[in-house]
Amino acid sequence: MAYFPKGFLWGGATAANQYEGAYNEDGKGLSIQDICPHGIKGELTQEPTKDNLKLIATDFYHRYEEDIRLMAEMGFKVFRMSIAWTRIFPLGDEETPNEKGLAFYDRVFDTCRQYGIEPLVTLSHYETPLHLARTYDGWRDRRMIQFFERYAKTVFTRYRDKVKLWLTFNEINSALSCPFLSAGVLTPKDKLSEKDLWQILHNECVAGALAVRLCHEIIPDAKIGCMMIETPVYPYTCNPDDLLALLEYEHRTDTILDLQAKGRYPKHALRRMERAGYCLDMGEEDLRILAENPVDFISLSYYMSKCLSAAPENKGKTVSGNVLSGGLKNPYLQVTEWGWQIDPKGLRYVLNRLYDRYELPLFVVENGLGAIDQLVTDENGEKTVLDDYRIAYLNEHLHQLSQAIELDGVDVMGYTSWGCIDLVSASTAELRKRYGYVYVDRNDDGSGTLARYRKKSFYWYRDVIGSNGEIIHASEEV
Ligand code: BGP
Repeated sequence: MAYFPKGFLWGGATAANQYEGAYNEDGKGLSIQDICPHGIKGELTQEPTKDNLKLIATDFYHRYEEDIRLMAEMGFKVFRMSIAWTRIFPLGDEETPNEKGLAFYDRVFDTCRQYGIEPLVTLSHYETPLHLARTYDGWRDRRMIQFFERYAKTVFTRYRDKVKLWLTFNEINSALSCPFLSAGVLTPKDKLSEKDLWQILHNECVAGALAVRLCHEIIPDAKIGCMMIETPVYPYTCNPDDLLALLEYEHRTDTILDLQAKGRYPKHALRRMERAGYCLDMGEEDLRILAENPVDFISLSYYMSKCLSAAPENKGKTVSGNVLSGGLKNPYLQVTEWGWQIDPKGLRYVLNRLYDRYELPLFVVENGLGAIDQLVTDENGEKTVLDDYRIAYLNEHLHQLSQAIELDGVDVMGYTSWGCIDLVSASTAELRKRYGYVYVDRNDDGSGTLARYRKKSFYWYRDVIGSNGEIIHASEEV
């Protein structure tokens, strides 16, 4: 039996570009995802092409009522979703928003409220407007700050009575490794300097702090958090050089979180820039804006851990199949079909580490198992998926999360598992990599009816929420 506090926010998470489809309906502009059909390692296209599954995705745009009803059936308290910036400002730098885009999210939030589900809304989830990417090279240009501010102000004002939980940038720290996906930067990563990368992060963090300020001004009873991809790192061996490699890695991530949660650059970051001989381009007010507007809480995605080695022969090595994250194989851990190392205890560790450092409430807003599901017909003639592997994965992670709360005293606000209804994957842009409690009939070749089917995990998660997590247990307790 596990412990979760009263009022714990149970739910699921999605992102507009992977879920909504309707990529050019009702005045929506193109985002970088519309020309990125094959994920982070694939080639970009000039125009949207038919093989891009995200153009239709799993059609939340037309099926939101059915989907929110399914979420309500599972007992969701909260639904994490993102607003597509290009539905509100199709180009990104214009002054007047697109009313039809705003009206769509009114309908979605009203439906959530009708079912007693609190929306948790990400302002920017991997879908910079394409025009901003092409004209400004995305977040390399500090003019992005004012465009983002206008967008944030527009949606805070419009939805002030409907949305009380907000997130700024999805996995903001991924801009260091994937500047295109994360920050809309079209210049290839190998052409970007260290300064360029930190400039991108600086611009985004200042924009994030301005969003925090606006949110507090416009919706005083709202809470707004940042969102980090958290991947705990182990030294590959007990060689002290591996420990120093880990320290270097953690310093980089800590810098990004310090900017958002403490509102300042840590000393090691300032020293690193000094040693490298560059200064970031900053506006006069930037440091004050950062200092005055730290986030209310820290949210994170958690999927895997990795091992780091300082040895030159290990440089660039990664676990087979993992296109997202470098790092060597941990002999103590299993991997998913996509080479992601399954490490539930790593979740307890990162929650502790974050809470020790920042003492802010935490929110796990992504976690889950991407797997190939088999649709079968059960004894009642209903189509379903017998996804015991997913239940086992989620149970283990939730058990470790409850240990962090119960044994270590970490303050965790809630848990939204990733891709609660099947959607297109981010890193490889596939549909066969599924995370959901609900199966959506759509395949990698684009075929399928888009019909929804409840998986075995659907009923399991309903019972988890219904018992406020009491049915979660350590695997040895089975
Ligand atoms: C995170 C992203 C999500 C999501 C998830 C799973 O990095 O925030 O958008 O998709 O990872 O990754 P994938 O879809 O590649 O399996």
